[in-house]
Amino acid sequence: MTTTRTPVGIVGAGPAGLLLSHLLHLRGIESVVLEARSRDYVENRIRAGVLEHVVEQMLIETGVGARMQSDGLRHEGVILRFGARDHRIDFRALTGKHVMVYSQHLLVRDLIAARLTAGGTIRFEAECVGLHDVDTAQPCIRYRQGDTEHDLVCDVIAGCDGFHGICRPAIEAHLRVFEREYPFGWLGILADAAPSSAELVYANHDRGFALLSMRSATVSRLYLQCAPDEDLDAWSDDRIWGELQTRFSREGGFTLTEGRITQKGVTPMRSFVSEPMQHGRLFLAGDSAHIVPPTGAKGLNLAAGDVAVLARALEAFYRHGETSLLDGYSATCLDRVWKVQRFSWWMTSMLHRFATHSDFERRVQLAELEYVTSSAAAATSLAENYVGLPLPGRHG
Ligand code: RFL
Ligand code: PHB
Repeated sequence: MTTTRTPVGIVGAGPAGLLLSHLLHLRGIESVVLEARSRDYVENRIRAGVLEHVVEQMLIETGVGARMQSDGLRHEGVILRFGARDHRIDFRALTGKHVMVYSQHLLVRDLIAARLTAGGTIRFEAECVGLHDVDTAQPCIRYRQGDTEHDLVCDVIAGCDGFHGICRPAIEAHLRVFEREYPFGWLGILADAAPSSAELVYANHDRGFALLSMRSATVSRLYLQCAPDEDLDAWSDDRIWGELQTRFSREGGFTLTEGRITQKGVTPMRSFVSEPMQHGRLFLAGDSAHIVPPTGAKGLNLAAGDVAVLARALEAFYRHGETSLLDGYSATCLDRVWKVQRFSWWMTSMLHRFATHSDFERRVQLAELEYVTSSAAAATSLAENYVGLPLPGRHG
């Protein structure tokens, strides 16, 4: 057993933990990131793909946006497809903003490279097994590397260890949880196929929702609504393509370009918020504090928003001994978190097929889609949420 010290101990090297470590470094605050998995694993974990405008700006301003700017795809709108017709939501016309399609695992690679180049410490294959003394000024993270246990004593712990991590459970007794599970999941694939649309297509079809997204000019990312516990073995590549072709069909014809499927997975869908997002000297950020269904493309973006707030609060703490921003961390984040929860729940409700829906509810759902795509007010509401609500303390 060894004991070391750091000002800020960060559990998890996902987007939240890595970005926090980077933002703290720019403010002259040292941190240590502890990650259970290997570097190779986190750098190749396929997840999100859409960055909000504010997050894109934050990455550029903090010096980690170069590859995103050269390789990311700037999208100025999305297509909603229903009743076999396309309806475009024009982000640029409605909000003056756009989103950036850029893989989460590339962002993770960019952040790891930036931290290591700057001399930062990320300990991979270091699994945190317990938190101690979070109610004191010297909280401690116990972690295991190989067969050896270590203690990392900190001023503050950032719990950036995702939904299945150990930080939120460590303060469970002090939290209230708000949760909703959806009666469906997404079957997602990555395919060596040129994207069949220049913009993302969110399709509402009688057989269920489907989403066409992309990672590059040669790689498509596609999803289809399925059972939450869908058996992947029941889905041959042919069956997946057949179902996608059906759900993306459009009046006048639409050809979905097929290709070799390189990755398949099923994601269950849930909405989840833990309140508050802090206790003592432990601060939760990203998926450890909240989960959104992926329909609004918000999970990664919310994680970035949380750590921007936390970095600012820690700066006030270390520079001026000022604790009011840290004390207000949870309230500041939750205000935006709940608005984003609302948007993600609403997009999910509007776009998926619910087995329990009556014919009446199905008609109301289609009327909502018609309304959102024909009213400038309603389309602007969707667009301003999709490109991203302002971050607290930041304009534009
Ligand atoms: P992460 O990425 O889960 O990182 C947590 C890290 O903590 C590590 N860890 C531990 N380390 C040490 N000790 C322990 N005991 C530990 N326990 C866990 C884990 O190994 C991991 O490295 O959480 P973070 O940083 O909060 O980031 C959140 C995002 O990853 C997540 O919200 C998004 O991927 C969600 N999401 C999307 N978000 C978007 O903004 N836009 C999208 O387009 C989008 N699409 C998606 C998504 C998530 C998906 N899945 C698979 C859940 C599409 C999908 C299919
Ligand atoms: C993705 O490209 O992975 C993606 C895009 C939009 C979403 C969810 C996921 O709403």
